[in-house]
Amino acid sequence: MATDAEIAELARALVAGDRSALSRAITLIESSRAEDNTARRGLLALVGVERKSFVIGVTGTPGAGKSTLIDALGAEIAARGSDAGQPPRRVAVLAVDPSSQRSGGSILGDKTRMQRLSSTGAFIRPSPSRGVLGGIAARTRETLALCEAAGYDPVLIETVGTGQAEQRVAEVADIVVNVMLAGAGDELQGIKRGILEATDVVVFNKADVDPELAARSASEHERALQLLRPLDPPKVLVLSAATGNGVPELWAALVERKAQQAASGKLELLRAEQRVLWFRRELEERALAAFLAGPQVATQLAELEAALRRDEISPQAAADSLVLASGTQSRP
Ligand SMILES: Nc1nc2c(ncn2[C@@H]2O[C@H](COP(=O)(O)OP(=O)(O)OP(=O)(O)O)[C@@H](O)[C@H]2O)c(=O)[nH]1
Ligand SMILES: [Mg+2]
Repeated sequence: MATDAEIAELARALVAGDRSALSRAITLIESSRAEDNTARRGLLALVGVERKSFVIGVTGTPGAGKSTLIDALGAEIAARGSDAGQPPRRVAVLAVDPSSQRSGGSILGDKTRMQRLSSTGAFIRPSPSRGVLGGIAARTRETLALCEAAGYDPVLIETVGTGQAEQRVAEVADIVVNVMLAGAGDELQGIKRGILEATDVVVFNKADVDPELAARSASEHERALQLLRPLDPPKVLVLSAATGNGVPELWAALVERKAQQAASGKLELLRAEQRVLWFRRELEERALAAFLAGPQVATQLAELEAALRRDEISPQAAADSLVLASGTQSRP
């Protein structure tokens, strides 16, 4: 457990741009130990949670090339900042790691897949998704706040596209990019809820493999999306993350889209809604934790779950019984 003075020093170093302080701060944020909660909240209060960086969510089916694209895009962005005679932009990448549910090895995979970006001094951090629905780690939002406080802009968030992931990443990102593959089951059935509701830019990757197929898929999608989302159709692009073809155009499209959203007031509305969602999720988490910390609740919970497995009680009756026992609801 960290003292107040240690937390204050950590916050100071982080805001001053110290990378190792940022890493340590994220580790604290990701801690699931209840005794770290005070330190975690204290740290966030000190560094602030003001949204200021451009946050881009990158989602898509496994193997579509999200990590490779983030590497290429991040390197492009870093290079541009220095082109204009300015200090290089400091890019951060948060990769929500699905490996805990799969093979267990993709952290190393992502790091080796982001070689170009690593050499620009970008901050790359895989985080465990801990089985949270949608693949967005429980603490992605807070980790993002730390990266912003440390001066990283933009922040790219990779998450595996599992249908709901697009929606969950849209809870934190300004813009969501969906990486698709032509002729890989990502055809029209790929136009699912996620793309319909939460995607801003669709990219057909690996165009180097079959440029004609990629172009055809892209124009089919473009037409379909214009019909399905006539007011605000997502932009559709073709590119190759591996060769870098089309990557500068993607960055230009992202910048343009964000500028439009800022000008129309949509960006502020989106961020306002995200603050409310953050509050609700925080409240859910704390309410549940407070409930579970009640006297006898843990023991009774285990007993009730055992009884449920033996089919001796209904789920509703079990919940009634625990709520009554916890004293959060008085007897009728
Ligand atoms: N030919 C070609 N291969 C690519 C391209 N982009 C990515 N790949 C390859 O596709 C494979 C998967 O790429 P990743 O970037 O790891 O894909 P991902 O979407 O991040 O995968 P997960 O994180 O496992 O869901 C790797 O072998 C890449 O080298 C591309 O533009 N062209
Ligand atoms: Mg990846």
